Amino acid sequence: MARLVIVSNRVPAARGRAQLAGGLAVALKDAIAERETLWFGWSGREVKTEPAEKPHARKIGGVQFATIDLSQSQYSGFYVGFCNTMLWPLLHGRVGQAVFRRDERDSYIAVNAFYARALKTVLKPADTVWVHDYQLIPCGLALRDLGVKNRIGFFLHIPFPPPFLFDTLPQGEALLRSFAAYDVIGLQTQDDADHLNQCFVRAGIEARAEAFPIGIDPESFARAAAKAEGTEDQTRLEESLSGRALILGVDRLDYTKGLPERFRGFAQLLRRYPEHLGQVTFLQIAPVSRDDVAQYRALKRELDALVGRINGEFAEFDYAPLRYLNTAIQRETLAGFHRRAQVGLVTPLRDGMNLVAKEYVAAQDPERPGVLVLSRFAGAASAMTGAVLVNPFDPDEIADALDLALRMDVTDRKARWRTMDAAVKASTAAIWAKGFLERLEK
Ligand code: ADQ
Repeated sequence: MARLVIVSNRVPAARGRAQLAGGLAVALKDAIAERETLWFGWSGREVKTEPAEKPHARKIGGVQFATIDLSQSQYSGFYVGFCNTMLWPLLHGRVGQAVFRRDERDSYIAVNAFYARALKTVLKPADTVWVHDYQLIPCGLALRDLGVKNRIGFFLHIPFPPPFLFDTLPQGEALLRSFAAYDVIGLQTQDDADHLNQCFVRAGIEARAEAFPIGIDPESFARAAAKAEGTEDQTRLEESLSGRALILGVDRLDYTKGLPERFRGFAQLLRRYPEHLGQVTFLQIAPVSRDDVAQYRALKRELDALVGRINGEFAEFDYAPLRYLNTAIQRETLAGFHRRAQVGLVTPLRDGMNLVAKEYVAAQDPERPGVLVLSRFAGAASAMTGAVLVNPFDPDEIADALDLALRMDVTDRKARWRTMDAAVKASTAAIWAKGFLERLEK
């Protein structure tokens, strides 16, 4: 079997971590276990001088890593700038939040060419190369320009917008053309693939995107959730709830996740259905991400104020309806929290897939499962027919869905959960990776 070369901006071995952690590492676990793997990407370090083109090598858990540093100006132009202030909002359809700067676009192209040159120094002719996500769209073309003939695949983890929104990207056609360097182009959903294909057709580009929906490892998440019962954290949570129902939200602090709308939706529940007042607690776990981007700092300020207003309006001296944390929580603990929650509240304004929705389903107790309230704009929504689907832009619709979920009887909950559990098990991370690689190596 050919060696697998994974290329992603963040690598799980960055910044001296000794273990394979991070979403992509979990998703690629099986693929990595069964073949020789080299993982290439950014070291997580910013350096003051021009970074070296020769990658740092290290081996962790059977995987060979090759990482390169970025200069401070590359980091701010490429990563903070074009990736996270232009492409991230644009591809999520949030054109109003996107800021285009030509120098940052040029930095994006230049850094991708730099990645390609550094990667080429460690690449062997028979390697299968799999490039990940929006930071690295032009990397394949940059490799081809250096004469690389290997099989190269690309997977976009985030959505792709319809042509009329993509068109707002200045000189966007050049970015579209760079997709054509890949042998396989994967997107999360058929809608996303259709959007990109429409862009290809209009520009006369011969390339074809296909859907490869990503998933989780449901068995291991379910095991972690069951094992959490009786642990100290789980007991502390249980005692603090004093028998109240729990609504749980788990997201990176990101404006695509619909957090202000979700908080307003919860407030509307308490306002319009006062019978839930004092009977329900909403726990939102939202670790800060990308706080070097202005829009993310503004979102944090907005949420800080909103949480204060909602608790100020509805709290009693012995009860705060909304608990809000900016820290990351261990996967095992999180699994247990999901299992305890009567409602999993997942309301992104737009999301490639959304793995939290799948994790909530996997964590449930089959005998008394909770209800998933899910945005119709998450990639996960198309397969989750058992969820209560909402338009996340409408706090009243969220409130109605929460009321429905909190009142739902166990027969109904079981029936809905079974269809979702089957969907999560039918589309796992392992199936995703295998399907993509088989297609790429065919
Ligand atoms: P994300 O935008 O990060 O991923 P998501 O798919 O929900 O969103 O994955 C987040 C992961 O981080 C989950 O495994 C979750 O458990 C974990 N996580 C989130 N908050 C956490 C917390 N407070 N503590 C600990 N862990 C936490 C991007 C795209 C998605 C796409 C994935 C995978 O934006 O649309 O589904 O990649 O392709």
